[in-house]
Amino acid sequence: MKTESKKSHETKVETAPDRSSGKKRLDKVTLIFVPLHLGGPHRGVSMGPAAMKVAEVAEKIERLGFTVRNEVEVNVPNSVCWAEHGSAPKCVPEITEVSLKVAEAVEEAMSNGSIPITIGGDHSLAIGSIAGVSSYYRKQKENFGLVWFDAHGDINTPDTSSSGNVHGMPLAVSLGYGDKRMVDLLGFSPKVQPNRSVLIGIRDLDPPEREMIDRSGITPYTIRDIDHLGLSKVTDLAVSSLGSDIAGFHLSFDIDVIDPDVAPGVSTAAPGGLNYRESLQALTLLAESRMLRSIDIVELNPANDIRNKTAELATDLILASLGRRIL
Ligand SMILES: [Mn+2]
Repeated sequence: MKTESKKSHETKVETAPDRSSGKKRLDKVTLIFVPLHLGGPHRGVSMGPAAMKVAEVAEKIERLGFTVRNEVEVNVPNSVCWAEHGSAPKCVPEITEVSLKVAEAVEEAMSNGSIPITIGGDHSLAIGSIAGVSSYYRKQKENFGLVWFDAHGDINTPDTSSSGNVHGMPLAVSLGYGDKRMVDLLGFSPKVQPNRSVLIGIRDLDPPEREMIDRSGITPYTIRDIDHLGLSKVTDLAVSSLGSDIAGFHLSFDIDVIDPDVAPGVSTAAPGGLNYRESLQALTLLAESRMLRSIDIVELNPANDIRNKTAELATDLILASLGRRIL
């Protein structure tokens, strides 16, 4: 016998405002695999897409009821520019070339009514994905927001970076700061407005990045804010602070925002990160806002992983952001 459904102990849960009224739920996904390692000195990050396939990311998304309409493999030059010494930005021509391909794939997916999920690879790929999202909304004459989860600021410029690693610069580039070749990708800049951008989970900043966050005008939520308010509250505040004039938002999720005990398979682990449950809950809340339109999941480094558990977690994070429910 089937049990009656259990409405009696339902509690009222505060969620982010639903501004999606009238919008059709998207049921198609495009997976864009970008084995990009040129943004930093961690070559293992190029194995991220392979590990996500081992974790059966496409199959699990389909089991959730989505059609995976396309799997795009972006070709990455096999350069060793990332190993050069000095503080000049490294591999810029190569990363720009990859960014263009990523931007095209992301925009094409969105134009076809599908949700692009770009799987890295290091975080410099967000230069391309956000350019693609921005180009899409620009043609629609609509605004969009940016929700960026990261342990780090990723808001360095060639002037502030001591390493020259471009994976520490993609947020700055998207806001219009940094190397012109990347900033001017697709011929316009900035890609996203600071008053529609939030950065969540930061706990390991280079000193000049503090100034950049302040100067740029984005809304930061540090790990201290999360300890104080809880990640659910912070996520709701973050979605609200994107503004009421957006048609959707892009999620750029760096797996290193999660605690290394839970997610060891990253390039630049920072202790004191998000736990398993609160991470899934945050992405569930983003899904429930019905405004999440495009996703990056980056910095998975299988060379540092244990039995592929970080790739499994990354897959669960994607499923949560697509609205997987418990009941
Ligand atoms: Mn990052």
